[in-house]
Amino acid sequence: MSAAPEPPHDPFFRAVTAPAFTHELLAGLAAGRCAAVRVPGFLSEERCAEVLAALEAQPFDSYQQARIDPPVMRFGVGVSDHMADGGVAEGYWKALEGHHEAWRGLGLSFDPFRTSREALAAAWPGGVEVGRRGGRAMGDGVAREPNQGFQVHFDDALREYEGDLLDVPLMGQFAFNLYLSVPPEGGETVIWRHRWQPQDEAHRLSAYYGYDETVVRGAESIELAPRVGEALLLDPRFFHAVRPSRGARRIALGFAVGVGTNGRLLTWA
Ligand SMILES: O=C(O)CCC(=O)C(=O)O
Ligand SMILES: [Fe+2]
Repeated sequence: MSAAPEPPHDPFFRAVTAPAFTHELLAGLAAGRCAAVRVPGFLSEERCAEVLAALEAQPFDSYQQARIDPPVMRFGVGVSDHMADGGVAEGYWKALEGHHEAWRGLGLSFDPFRTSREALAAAWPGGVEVGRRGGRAMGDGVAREPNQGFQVHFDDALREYEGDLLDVPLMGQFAFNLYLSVPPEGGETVIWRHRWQPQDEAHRLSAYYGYDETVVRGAESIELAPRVGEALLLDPRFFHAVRPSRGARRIALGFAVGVGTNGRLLTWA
């Protein structure tokens, strides 16, 4: 059997590496001129080590196992665990109180989610804020640990929620990741040049999340091996996955970013 031919390359399907996020890069990501932007050294080694040491001393919860398989561990509250009838369950807001308490309890010398938002704000004229729903601030971010990987999936608040998730409608979406601990082997983020189409549902693994990898067969892909301190913004409407890790924990801070119709970047988790 001969290997499948390489798909032809789309020059806009690429990951751009830059010393910092810029307006041009974020606008290009929103417009589709690239699929991802990587900023190595986004957070200093010292700051990464500080957050990682604090997190390593804490127990992580698992995302609702019925929804996420293989299990993904996390520290902090994410809205994906609290979806109900196309909306957000009341329990999310209650859980967020514990979330803020838990993060405050780490006693960090800085707030890594705020620092990340500020770096994005420096690249976006309209500024950045935590998104609101019904006037209430959404979660600011989570630490995620997908040691056994994330199945092939896409993230799109327009399709996951009925109407608008946030009070401000979104014109574009990014996923933000900041890597604190990466394995020596595995743990790559893979992005495929494939967006959801109705026939993809035949490849769905569960009602909540995950598709069989046959869903992206033949599509061009990018594989990114994360580095400690690197920030990655990706277009989450491209199917993507995280490969299983070997040899060390894979811990990243993450939140979703929307481009609001008010010209601001709005984050949530
Ligand atoms: O951990 C990663 O590299 C990507 C995780 C992911 O699925 C996302 O950010 O939407
Ligand atoms: Fe994702």
